[in-house]
Amino acid sequence: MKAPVRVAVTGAAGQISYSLLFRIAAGDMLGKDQPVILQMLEITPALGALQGVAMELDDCAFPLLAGMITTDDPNVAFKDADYALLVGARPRGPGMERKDLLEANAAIFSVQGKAINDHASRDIKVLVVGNPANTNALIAQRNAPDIDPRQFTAMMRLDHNRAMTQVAQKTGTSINDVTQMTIWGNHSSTQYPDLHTALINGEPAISKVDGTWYEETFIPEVQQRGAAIIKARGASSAASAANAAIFHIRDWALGTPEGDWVSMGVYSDGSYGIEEGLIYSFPCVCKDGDWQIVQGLEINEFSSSRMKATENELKEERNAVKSLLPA
Ligand code: NAX
Repeated sequence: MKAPVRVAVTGAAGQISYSLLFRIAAGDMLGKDQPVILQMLEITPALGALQGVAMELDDCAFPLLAGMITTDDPNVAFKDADYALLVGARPRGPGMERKDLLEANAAIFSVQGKAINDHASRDIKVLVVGNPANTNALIAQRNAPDIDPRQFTAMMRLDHNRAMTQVAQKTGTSINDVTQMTIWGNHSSTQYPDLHTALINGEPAISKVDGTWYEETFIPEVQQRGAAIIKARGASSAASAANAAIFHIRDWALGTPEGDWVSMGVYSDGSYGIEEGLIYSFPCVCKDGDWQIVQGLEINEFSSSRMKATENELKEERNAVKSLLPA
């Protein structure tokens, strides 16, 4: 059996974590031969509920669960962490403007970025789930100057998975027939799900659907799927979000299948003309615990304008918290 790795999870008493923690402990994320120590962070008022979650984890008798820490101190939660899933965030309250929300989260993610910088493993892999995920990831990254910015990512995998299912259902194929899906940009309603890159059984997906469905149904449905889940369920996506987080880290750590790629919010190196330093969703291939942006995809005018629009939103978000970012 391998030596255990340390996985920090924030917002650990929340609804996403209630699904996520149990799957990590079951080996769904890092493999059935990889023991894990869960380092769970919550705000002080939620520590009681977190204790209940820890009791349930105990009661599962997971063979791979090598230890647990529950805490309200980020310095403890991120100590020697090999992976960090930043799920906890401040939700939008009544009367809260977008800028207030960005600032409230900037306060949380700057503290967590610093704690990661000071205490985590130098090889840590960070996934930000809590919204606004891309800008929260940017804030955490900018507060961790001693860690390579490539180690901070934002979750786009739920959007990616949603897009795969929508096109498989529309074309009467299976999810296993769909490859090379791409979501560009921000995890928000400006995201651009791009069918031009996707394949169905090796053939261009765009040739299997009509243009009107693509533009007027597929794109808005993927963009608005989160709101549709809230309307139907009376609560935001939880199990599917946890599943996406598992898939994101699994593929980053263990690699993407040959010939395929995934969408990840990653540090832009200027690829496809996207401003360097933004955390923007690109198609990525993962190998040996590292990711690379897929290069050389053909971008038509339709795609280009949508990629720019979602980039502009990310710039606006970054500018709204600029005063809180270290130089
Ligand atoms: P919940 O409100 O159920 O849980 C959040 C938990 O975070 C709470 O228990 C809260 O006490 C805790 N928390 C708040 N501030 C904290 C801090 N500073 N340190 C540690 N813990 C803290 O929300 P849940 O449904 O679990 O969603 C969590 C986040 O995921 C939200 O921001 C949500 O918007 C975001 N999502 C992101 C998705 C994505 O694709 N990137 C999809 C699903 C989800 O909407």
